[in-house]
Amino acid sequence: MRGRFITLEGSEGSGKSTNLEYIYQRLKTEGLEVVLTREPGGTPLAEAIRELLLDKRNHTMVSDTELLLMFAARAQHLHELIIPSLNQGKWVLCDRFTDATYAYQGAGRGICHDRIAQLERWVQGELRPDLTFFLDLPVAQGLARAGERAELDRFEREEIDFFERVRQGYLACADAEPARYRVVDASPALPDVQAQLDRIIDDYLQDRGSANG
Ligand code: Z5A
Repeated sequence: MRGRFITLEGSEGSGKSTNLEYIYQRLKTEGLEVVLTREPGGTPLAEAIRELLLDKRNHTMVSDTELLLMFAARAQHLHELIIPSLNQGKWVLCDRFTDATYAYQGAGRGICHDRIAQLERWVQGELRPDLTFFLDLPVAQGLARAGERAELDRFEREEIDFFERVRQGYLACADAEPARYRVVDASPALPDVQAQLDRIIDDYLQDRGSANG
C-alpha cells in the first residue's frame, strides 16, 4: 500500500524545524517507517539547487528563475526520493513543498497562480500531499523569533510586507483546501503548539485506521 505524504509549512520563525522533529518522532512511535526530507533539497542535486536559491550573493535572481529552480529541485526530489519511498509504503514527512511556492513565489513575489499551477501539474502530475500542517503566527512575532539567527539567507533578508503576503498566501491555500490543511496556532509556548500537533496526528491516524479497517 502506498505510504502517506505529509508536509509542514510555516512562515518565518514559526518553529518549523523544532516541530518537524516532533512530528517525525511521533509518527515513528506509532511504528511507521518515515522518510524525513525537505524542500528545496532532499537529494544531492536538489540540495545543490537549494544552495543557489538561498545564497545571498544571488541577489540579482529574478522571480521566474527562482520559480523554475524550485520546480527543478522538486522534480529531482520527487523522482529520486519521494515517489519511490511512497511506492515502498513509507511515509514521507517533508519540510515545505509546493504550497511554499504558492506562498513565496506566488503571493510573495507576485507570480500568477495559473503559471505555478501549470508547473505543478507538469512536475507532479496528480501527486499532492495527503496532509499539510501550517504553523501560523503574526509576522512580527515570527521575525522576532527568527531574528536571533547569526546569518540571514536570501529569503530571510526580505521586508516585513513580503512575509505578510506570504502568510496571506498560505492562509488562502488553507482556505482553498480545508480537507488537506490543518492550521496550527504557532504563537503560544511550544508545549501548547505541540498539544495541537498531537490532536491532529491522533485524529489523522484514527481516520486512517477506520479507512483501512
Ligand atoms: N521556499 C520558497 O520560496 N519556495 C518553495 O517552493 C520552497 C521554499 C519549498 C528555505 O526554507 C526557504 O525556501 C524559505 C522559503 C523558501 N525561506 N524563508 N524564509 P526553510 O524551510 O529551510 O527556511 P526557514 O523558513 O528559515 O525554516 P526554519 O529554519 O525551519 O524556520 P523556523 O520556523 O524559523 O524554525 P525554528 O528554527 O524551529 O524556530 C525559530 C526560533 O523560534 C528558534 O529559536 C526556536 O527555538 C524558536 N521557537 C520555536 N517555537 C517556539 C515557540 N512556540 N515559542 C517560542 N519560541 C519558539
